[in-house]
Order: sequence, then structure tokens, then C-alpha cells
Amino acid sequence: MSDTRRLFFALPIPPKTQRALVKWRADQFSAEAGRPIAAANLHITLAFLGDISEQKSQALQNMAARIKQPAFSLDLDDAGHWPGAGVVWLGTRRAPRGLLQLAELLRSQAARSGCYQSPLPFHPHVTLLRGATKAVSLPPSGFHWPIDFEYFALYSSEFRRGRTRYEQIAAWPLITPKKTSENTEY
Ligand code: 2AM
Repeated sequence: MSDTRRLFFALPIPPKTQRALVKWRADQFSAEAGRPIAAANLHITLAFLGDISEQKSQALQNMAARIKQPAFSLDLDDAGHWPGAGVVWLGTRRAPRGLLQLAELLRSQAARSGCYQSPLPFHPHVTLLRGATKAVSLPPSGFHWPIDFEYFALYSSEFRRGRTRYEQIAAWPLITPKKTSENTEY
């Protein structure tokens, strides 16, 4: 029995957008392009932690609970292909500052706790297809998938019976400004 779990912090894609994205993906990519990621598994990774102990996971969750990050929106309006990794992804041409700050915070806390962080620049993305090692024709620009993020979460990743399953372990809200008349000053 293993006492470690493979964990990562991520922004889940809201279920409605997950369903719409999966339909759009089927129209945009041929079956040979790569292996489609299940709708429920579509997300933006903020920080990958690797296989870590329960103790380290708890320490990182305590740190995550102290984060006060304002909510942000983004527009998935960019697509790309990393043939080496076999990944076809959706991203954004203008990453919101809040997303970059949140990822930077989580990644530096992870590194401080001894979780290796890739030296590659952080490029927020939703992996759409895996096993995409051959040339892929990408959707023409002009598509937009706007998303409002209200929370971030910690997930475990487990490979069982030929499938990757992600399970949400904990989630923390992003701060939304109160829209009350008390806040409105003229
Ligand atoms: P990917 O989608 O770009 O492959 C769960 O595996 C999530 O963590 C995936 O979104 C994956 O990103 C990311 N991930 C897996 N291994 C990683 C690694 N070694 N470094 C950074 N991110 C990783």
C-alpha cells in the first residue's frame, strides 16, 4: 500500500463549459488527432505537486486556505500543440493577473515544501487531447470560451482500470467583491 498520492492544484472548468467544449472539440479534431480528455477532467493546472505524503498535503492545504486572491475571468481563445508532450491545449492570449499570481503563490509554496517545479515558464492551459504526437490541424482563431473562476481546488490523480480519475480533495473560494449599494459611493 502506498502512503503517498499524486496531487495538483487546479482551476476546474465549470460543468456547462466542459460539456460545450467536448462537443466543440469533436467538431474541430479528427479521431486520429489524439486521445480526448474526459469532460469531467478538463481543468487548468496551477501547481503540480507530484506524489506526496499526507503530512505534506496537509501543510500545503493549510497554506492554500490562507490565500486571499480576488476572483478573475478568462477567455479561452488560443489553441496550441506540444508534439513532444503529445498535448493539444486551449489557452488564453491575455492571462489575467489574478491567475498568474495564484499560480505563482501555489508554485512557490510547493517548491518551498520540496515539490519539484518545472523551470519552464508557467503557461496556463486546458489539455484537450493527449497522445497527439503527429501534426495536428488546430481550430482557426476567433473562438472564445469565457469563464468566471470562483474557486480553486486540490485534486488527486489516480490511474485505475485504464482510466485517469481526478478527485477533488479540498476547495477554496476566490474573493468576489460585494456588489451592495453600501459599497457604491458617488
Ligand atoms: P498537462 O495537462 O499539461 O499534462 C494532472 O496530471 C495535471 O498535472 C495535468 O493537468 C498535467 O498537465 C499536470 N502535470 C502532470 N505532470 C506534471 C509535471 N511533471 N509538471 C507539471 N505539470 C504536470
